[in-house]
Amino acid sequence: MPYEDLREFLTDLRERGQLVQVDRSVSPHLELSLITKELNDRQGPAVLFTNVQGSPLPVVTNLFPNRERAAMALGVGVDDMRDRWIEAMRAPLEPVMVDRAACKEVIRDSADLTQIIPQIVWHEGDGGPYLPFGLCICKDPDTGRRNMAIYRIHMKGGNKVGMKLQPPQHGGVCYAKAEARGEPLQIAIAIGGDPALYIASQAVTGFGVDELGLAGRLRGAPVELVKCETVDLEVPAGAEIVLEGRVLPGVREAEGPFGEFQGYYSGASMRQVVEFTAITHRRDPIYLATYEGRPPTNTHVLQAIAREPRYFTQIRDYVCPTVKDVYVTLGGAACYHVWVSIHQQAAGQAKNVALELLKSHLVKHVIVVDDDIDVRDPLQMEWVLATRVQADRDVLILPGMASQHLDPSQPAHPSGLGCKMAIDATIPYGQDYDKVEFSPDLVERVRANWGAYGLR
Ligand SMILES: Cc1cc2nc3c(=O)[nH]c(=O)nc-3n(C[C@H](O)[C@H](O)[C@H](O)COP(=O)(O)O)c2cc1C
Ligand SMILES: [Mn+2]
Repeated sequence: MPYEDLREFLTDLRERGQLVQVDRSVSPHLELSLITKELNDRQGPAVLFTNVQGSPLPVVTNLFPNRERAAMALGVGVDDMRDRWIEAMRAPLEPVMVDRAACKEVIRDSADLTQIIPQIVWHEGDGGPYLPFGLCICKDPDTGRRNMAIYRIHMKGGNKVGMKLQPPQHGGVCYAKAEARGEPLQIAIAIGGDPALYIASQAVTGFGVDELGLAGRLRGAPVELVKCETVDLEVPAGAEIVLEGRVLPGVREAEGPFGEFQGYYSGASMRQVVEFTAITHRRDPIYLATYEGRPPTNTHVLQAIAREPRYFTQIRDYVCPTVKDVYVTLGGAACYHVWVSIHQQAAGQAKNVALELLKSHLVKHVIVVDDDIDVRDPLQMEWVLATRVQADRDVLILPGMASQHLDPSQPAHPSGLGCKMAIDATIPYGQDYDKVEFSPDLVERVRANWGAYGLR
């Protein structure tokens, strides 16, 4: 059964010993952030802060410290997550509309964020308090197709915030279309709700695909939506809090700096401004937030599990039907590094596989290995880099490619122009290396006898 909302998930986490409660008074200025980061680094429990200074609401963080927790949110095993995602991309399940919704229990008379949203500062160099974990819903002004993604929000006091809405990010595309007409872009920010919504929000899809449909198939039941009060949008009925507003056309103000997902600060820039027009919430809302910054974080877990199925199908359908596994690493910020294992069918195929991935501006380094190697095991990866690679033959260097612009090592950072690399760490097609290993029969027999040897 899918989770109805955040609360059901929290109850389940608590029963499994995976939710801790901190009742001691905690500062929203860096202290809550650092506790969250420590728990994240330890792959520890989710945490409910009941006493955040100056905050009227309890705060929950560290929902997704690892793949296991994300799999639990979808009710699948870790190894089944990829197939669930592939199914969701193949056959989204449309949301359904409802009239009554928990997220409307309270309709506030003021859209002043500071009265309700905890003003949490996450990093010492940030330009102010940030709202990091809101599901931003908007529509393509041309087609009316919905989009849902997470874009960070710089809270600037009152009902005004800064956002970074930049194509090819879909919110940025929608905004550019609205602004070209001289119109504001209507948006709604839903906080909390079924954790599957957060997983779906990180989908790698073409423009025009509604992530709420993906969420439906991921969770195994359509998402229930309710109409907003002041904008022509629909939001998840089970959300804890909903902010409604407009991104203003032709207006830019300083946003940032912010400690980014790749582990470095991005500076302040002139970016979009949102004015909120309404806030609705549950009677006793819980504020869901997350630590962002140097990997690995919850953000990277959500992104890695969303990107792997997309890359897997891309390789399987266009380059190598015998691809075995695709691993988006957390250390690579769930973006720059992809390790792939394949069963080769032709000479040079590994390099084509790498190029299929490197065409994404996000992917910087790809390593392709044979299918006897577990790409999720760093020791095995090092072994093949050491023993199956001749750099002059196997390394492709691709300078001057459109790249993820927050990579600080780019020569003209932040130009977005960067150098990419593919490493073909497969054994050349048609050759074999004389590997030292025991025959599978023998391994099986010895393992079956383990207890009989008196070993544990
Ligand atoms: C906690 C969190 C914060 C994020 N903040 C941003 C952000 O500020 N800007 C951005 O472009 N993407 C951000 N992302 C990544 C996007 O949500 C993600 O790439 C999404 O799939 C984009 O969807 P879209 O293609 O519909 O724009 C964030 C992701 C997470 C998990
Ligand atoms: Mn999208």
